[in-house]
Amino acid sequence: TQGQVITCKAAVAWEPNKPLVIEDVQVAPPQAGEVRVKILYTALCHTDAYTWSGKDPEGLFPCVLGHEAAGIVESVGEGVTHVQRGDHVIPCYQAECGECKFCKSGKTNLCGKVRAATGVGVMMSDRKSRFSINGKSIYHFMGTSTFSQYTVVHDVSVAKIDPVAPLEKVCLLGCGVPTGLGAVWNTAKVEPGSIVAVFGLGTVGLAVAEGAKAAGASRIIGIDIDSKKFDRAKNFGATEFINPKEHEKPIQQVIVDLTDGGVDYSFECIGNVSVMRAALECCHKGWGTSVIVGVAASGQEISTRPFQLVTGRVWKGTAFGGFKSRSQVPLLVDKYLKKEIKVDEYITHNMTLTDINKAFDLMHDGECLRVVLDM
Ligand code: NAD
Ligand code: AHE
Ligand code: ZN
Ligand code: ZN
Repeated sequence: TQGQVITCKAAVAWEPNKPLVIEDVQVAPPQAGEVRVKILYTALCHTDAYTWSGKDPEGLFPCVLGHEAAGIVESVGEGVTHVQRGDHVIPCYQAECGECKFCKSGKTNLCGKVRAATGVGVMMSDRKSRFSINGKSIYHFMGTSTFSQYTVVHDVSVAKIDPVAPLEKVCLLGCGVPTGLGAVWNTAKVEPGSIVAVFGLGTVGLAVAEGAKAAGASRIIGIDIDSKKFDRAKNFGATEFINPKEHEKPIQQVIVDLTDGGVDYSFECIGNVSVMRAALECCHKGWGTSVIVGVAASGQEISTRPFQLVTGRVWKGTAFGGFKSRSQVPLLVDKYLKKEIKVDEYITHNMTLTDINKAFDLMHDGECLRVVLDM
């Protein structure tokens, strides 16, 4: 197959909100600096649903969505040295080149090398897509497009992992779990004894709870409008629960009253701008830090009284939990293999690519965390 076009199955989003269609797509060989990956397992993340909905200003159609996956390198383009055919890999929507201004800053995990291309659904070298259907070009998504049996990614967007790791599990280390853990460990840097509030107890919020427990937080308050989420969240480290619907007072006031003035750290893991405000305002005066993790729709804006910041609260955000993808995803895989972090516990359903529309339906169900698709 090396050097040749591969025809395989992929789920194509032709238009916003219209059911995905399993199509035969042609996947071109990798060009210089690119890697073609046989995707074996992909999970679904709410960000895929967000872009599919048409609310993502970077959403382009038709496209192949998907960004939380694992697979095996099928072939590499010219000049690619850090991976070779047969390597087990996790595609990384957050690239890491190690050479750009961002990578060298020591201040961020964002990388500037290919972001301009991945934001517009093409590859960097020729600004073209490697996906087509009978000559019609189909856009890439987030530089990963994992809802395809084969995909082409930039070499800076692929992490080589221990081949011992079960790909049907560690595919989750491509997005949701690292995002939650890293929000706590890298972005907030939660210290032992801290009081933490987590808004939204989906995969990302549960990973925040897990990360906070590992960091030694003394109280981990889980907030969700669906009380069915609470029992499960205990297993991930949450110590107490609040359903905002059961209170008349604004949720920030409820939390401030419960915590002698507010929490040390809060995390918004929903993508709702009014909850982002509440998450900031439930922080303790003088030092409380709130981290935005959720992705909010185009046109949405956050607001609060500037006095909240003047009096010492800090508002931050995180992408992929601040992890440097190529260097740190393999370490997360190792941590999973040593049973230092959970992964299996976030997988509630297993299906196949052909059932992808049903899998998206499931994600709206409160019981569902991650659905893993066998390609
Ligand atoms: P999810 O839908 O599984 O979880 C969201 C949870 O929030 C659900 O349990 C829901 O019941 C709860 N909720 C909804 N409205 C609420 C409200 N008003 N108050 C309290 N709880 C409420 O989603 P997920 O997969 O865990 O992802 C969470 C968010 O994180 C999404 O917006 C996703 O796009 C984003 N995300 C961001 C990054 C990043 O790098 N920043 C990475 C992954 C995911
Ligand atoms: N295109 C969207 C932004 C989406 C967004 O914020 N993406 C997160 C990852 S979400 C993963 O589930 C991210 O890492 N952003 C940093 C980046 O470089 O995209 C929009 O709203 O414009
Ligand atoms: Zn995601
Ligand atoms: Zn870089």
